[in-house]
Amino acid sequence: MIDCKHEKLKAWVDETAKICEPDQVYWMDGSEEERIRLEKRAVARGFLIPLDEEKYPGCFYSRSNPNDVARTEHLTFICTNNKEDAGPTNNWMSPKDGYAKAQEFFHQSMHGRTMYVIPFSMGPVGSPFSKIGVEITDSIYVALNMRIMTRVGKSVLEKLGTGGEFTKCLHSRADVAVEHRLILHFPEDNTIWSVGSAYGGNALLGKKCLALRIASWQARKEGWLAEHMLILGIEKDGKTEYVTAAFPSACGKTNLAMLIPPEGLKHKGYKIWTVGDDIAWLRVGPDGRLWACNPEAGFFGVAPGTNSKTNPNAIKTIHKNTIFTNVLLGDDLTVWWEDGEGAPPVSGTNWQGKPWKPGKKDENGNPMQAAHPNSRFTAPAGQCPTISPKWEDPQGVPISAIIFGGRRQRLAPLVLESLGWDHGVYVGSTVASERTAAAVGKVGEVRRDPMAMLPFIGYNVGDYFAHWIEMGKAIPKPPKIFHVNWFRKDEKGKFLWPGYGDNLRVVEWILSRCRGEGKADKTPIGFVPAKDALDLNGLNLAPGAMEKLLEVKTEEWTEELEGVKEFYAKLGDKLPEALSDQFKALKERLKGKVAA
Ligand code: O2Y
Ligand code: MN
Repeated sequence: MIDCKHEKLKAWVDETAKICEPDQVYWMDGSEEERIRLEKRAVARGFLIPLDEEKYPGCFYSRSNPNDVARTEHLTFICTNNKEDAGPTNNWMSPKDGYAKAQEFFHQSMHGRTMYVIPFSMGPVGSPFSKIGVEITDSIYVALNMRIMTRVGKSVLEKLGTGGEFTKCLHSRADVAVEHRLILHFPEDNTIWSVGSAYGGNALLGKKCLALRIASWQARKEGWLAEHMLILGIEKDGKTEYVTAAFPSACGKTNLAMLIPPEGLKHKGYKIWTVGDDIAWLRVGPDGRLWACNPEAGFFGVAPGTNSKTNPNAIKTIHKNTIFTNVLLGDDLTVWWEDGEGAPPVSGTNWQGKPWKPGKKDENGNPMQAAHPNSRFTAPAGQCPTISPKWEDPQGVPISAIIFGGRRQRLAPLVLESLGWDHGVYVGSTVASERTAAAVGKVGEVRRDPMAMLPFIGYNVGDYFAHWIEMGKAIPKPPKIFHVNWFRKDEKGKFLWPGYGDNLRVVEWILSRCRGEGKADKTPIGFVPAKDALDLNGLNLAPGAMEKLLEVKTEEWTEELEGVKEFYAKLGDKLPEALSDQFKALKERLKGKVAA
């Protein structure tokens, strides 16, 4: 039995038990013995299915309710006393209404269930970057996933001591009905309430809810940044440089974080190190540089499309101790997904629990999906073959470049270097991308996704931009800011850039620019690589492809300004002057009135 000496925490647990009325309350200690016990219980109750022990040691299969397969942004709210503090990009509810509405759904929601109390740390326990949360949940699936994605148990409670600060994270799957689903953030109370979903970002409250929405609010108050960014180390000649990169959900962050150098660059002896694949917390270090830490301890990666061509390191990471959710379960107790590894099993059960065979059609005559497009693997980060020796360094890693990116078929060049911090913030604030399957909504639709944080900024987007501008003043040696687009297509709709490992060619140029090397041409929108500045050794691009990839079309960018204007107009007087100045300056440069 775990001993909690934190009276406020104990009182909150008691109070919650009175509302949810579980059969029993269990405090997680984080031990190995506990993991085995909980896995057995989850299997006995039908929440997990053990996979073939030889092929997938320590791995389990899980299926969520078919109505509960992605984050539900329309049911996600920021609950602040003042509506303006949530801003125009968030759904808002008053804290009073939020608590009252959700309390109805939490009432008696844990009858017949165990209430798990999970003390967890985002970031290595005791690091100056780290924050502590306690998640209360009635989902054993959530409890087991939290053990992989965060550091849980006794050591966290010890760190919390008798009166330490923590985020109160209350979760119940309740009846997993969309009508009873709410994901509520109360940043003024350091509290999250999530009910009616048991999937991913809606339910693993350390991830998007704490490490981005609540943390971004805290970061603004405390002078740091909580961002939707991977962290990557690039080692050459014994020296490692680090970059962070922000892309909208399911745009290949995990692939970039685990990149393998392409054949043509092998002779340069690069080693790539994965520090994080989704979230970065950034603080100014004693040396005046920006330092980053990955607050998570695992990967919750998209399965479809992951194979040993696209991401061999992910495939090696997930061969043991991994939970697979909403993929295909083979009758031979293996897992498979579209664009996955090797041949599919001869027969199995798909993500909806329906019998599946290769080539099987659904009721409309379309190929029956094996895995849901947003199906996931949850795997310990430490299992990644490229995991950085510094990934748990309490001081984090120093950042040379911040890279923003979006999925755009046209407009944005392969890579662009901003003209300075404020222009970089402008570039980040205007990121737009075609929507993917990671959230409910129309796939393919272009939406603005500032800093790839649109669904995750826990406060007013205008204040968030202002905070970025202020951070630029607070970092004596700021990283350079870039924008990349791996997804540009030709007139026939074919991708112009191969992506994956070849993205190192772009990162190589970015790092050379950070060192004051690397040749570039100045355009109205920023610097692009000079002809021949990217190392294309061993890459057979179609003739003219590189020119198309780097082309900056003034008319298209002028048209883009209209979209930016419309988006900025939503911010009203919260739009920082520095950004409206950047907008005006870009407009003038595009007119050719000032020298690019
Ligand atoms: O809740 C989900 O569907 C997963 S969302 C997710 C998971 C891992 C990393 N990023 C994301 C995201 O939506 O950005
Ligand atoms: Mn993400």
